[in-house]
Formats: sequence, C-alpha cells, structure tokens
Amino acid sequence: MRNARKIEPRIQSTANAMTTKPTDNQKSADAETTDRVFATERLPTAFAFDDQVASVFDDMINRSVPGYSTIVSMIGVLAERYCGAGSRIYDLGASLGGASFAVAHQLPHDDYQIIAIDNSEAMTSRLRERLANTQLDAQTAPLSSRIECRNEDLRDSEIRDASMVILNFTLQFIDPAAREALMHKIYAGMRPGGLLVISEKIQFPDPQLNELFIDLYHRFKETQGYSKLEIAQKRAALENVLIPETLEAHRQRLSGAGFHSIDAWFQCFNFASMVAFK
Ligand code: GEK
Repeated sequence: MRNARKIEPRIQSTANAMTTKPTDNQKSADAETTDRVFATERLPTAFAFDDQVASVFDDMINRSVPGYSTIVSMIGVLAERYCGAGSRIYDLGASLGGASFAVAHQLPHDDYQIIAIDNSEAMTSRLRERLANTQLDAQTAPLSSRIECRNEDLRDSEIRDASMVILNFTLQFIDPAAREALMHKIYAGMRPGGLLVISEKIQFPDPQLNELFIDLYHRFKETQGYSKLEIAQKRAALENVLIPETLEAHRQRLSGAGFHSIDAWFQCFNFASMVAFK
C-alpha cells in the first residue's frame, strides 16, 4: 500500500518557470513543445493526430480545453473511489496518457492494470517512451508494467472486465454513426457498478447559448496566447473531424446502452465531463 501522489497542476509549473530566468536550453526545449501548429497561414487540411501535433500535444490540450488539468486530476480522484484492488481500467484515445498517469498517481495500491489505447502511432510511440521512463517512486517498476499501451482503433478493441472506462475528449472524434455501437460494447465490457467517464466538447440546443459559449471559448483561447489566425485555422481544420453533440444526446445514448446515474460533473463553456454507471 502506498500513499496517493498528487500530480502537479500545470499552472504551478508555469508559475515557477516564470520566476526563474530560462536558460538557452530551456528556451529551445520550450519552443519545441509549444503549440504553433496553426500559427502561420496554411492551406486548409483536416486536423490529424500526426507527429507535429503529438510533439506539442501537452501544450496544445492544456491551452485548448478549459479545465483540462482539473478534469484529468479528478479522473484520478474518481478512480480512487471506484478502482479497488484487481481493477482493469481502459483509457480510450489516451494520447500521451494524461488520464492514465493521473489514475496511476492517485490510486493508493499497485494492484491494477490500465490499458491505454490510441490509433495514432505518433501518440503511442511517445506514450510508450514516457511509460518506460516513469516510476511512481524509487521502489516501484516503470509504469510500463502497470499501463499497457496499445496502438489500435478503439472501435476494434476488446473491452473486458473493466472497473472504469475513460473517454476523455475522444468520442467527439469517432464517426457519429459508430458511437452507439461503441457505447454498447463498452457497457458489455464493464463490471456491474463500473464507472464510465466521458468528457466532450458539447453543443447547446439554444442557439444563443451555443453562440455565446463558442465565443467565450475563443476568448479563453486568446487568453492562452493563441492568435485569431491560429483559432480560425484550427477551427476550420476540426470541421467534420471533431463532431460535438448536446449533453442530452450523450445522456440518451448512454441510457440506451444500459448505463444509469448519468450526469455532468464538470462543465466550462462548451466543454463538459460526465459520469455514467453500469
Ligand atoms: C487525454 N484522452 O489527454 N481509436 C483510437 N484512438 C482514437 C480514435 C480511434 N478510432 N480516434 C481518435 N483517437 C486524452 C486526450 S485527444 C483529444 C484525447 C483532443 C485518439 C486520437 O489519436 C487522439 O490521441 C485522441 O483520440 C483524442 O486525456 O485532442 O481534443
């Protein structure tokens, strides 16, 4: 049994970095990991989780999803409640493993297996490297012994005996026509009492609210240092790639698949995270 470790909120490391003068090495490392993917004018192409995106993904998602670090930390807190000894946890669309790492850091025991799945080779190769190089403390084995990384399309993944399934901003990238079957598969692969966490960019049935939250979201991105050009180009690239739905549409699909006690536990503008139980 070991004590749960807290992941440091990103804002804290940024604040610390601001109090000390960066060295030239730090400056070039920062330049390499800062999201500038849409900073210069480019021909419209569909957004993809390729090498360019994966190499700056931590910065991109933290500056693009309001509340991302809170959501990820709280996924760890939820896991602590629902993932006792012998748990199997699926992180679907894991990217660089933000949610998987939060769960591993927060669980007070070592008797669990996380299966982190992503179909982007650029993501999974980086995640594997991180897992091999991360230990929770000096006594434990690298996280690669606890977190198995699979490079596969989650629509084809086998899900079995899951205490918890995490879809942290992933379903929005799945073809809407495939979403219902996916929810049925996830439900069938979960233990009774199991927890599904699903975070998404959402739409609102009220057009005025919809417009307001999109507008406020773009202001949020400006506060994170993105230019109007970056915001506009990324928005165009995500058209028909990221397809948001209303909370009600999510609720209905989850309920239709058999889940109960479905509700949002987090929302900021047009981003929300929901829980649902088997
Ligand atoms: C986090 N959950 O940091 N099969 C597997 N992976 C997929 C598929 C698919 N069919 N489609 C998309 N992905 C992460 C963040 S990002 C969200 C998730 C974002 C993967 C895709 O390759 C990408 O890594 C991830 O889903 C979505 O907690 O960028 O907004």
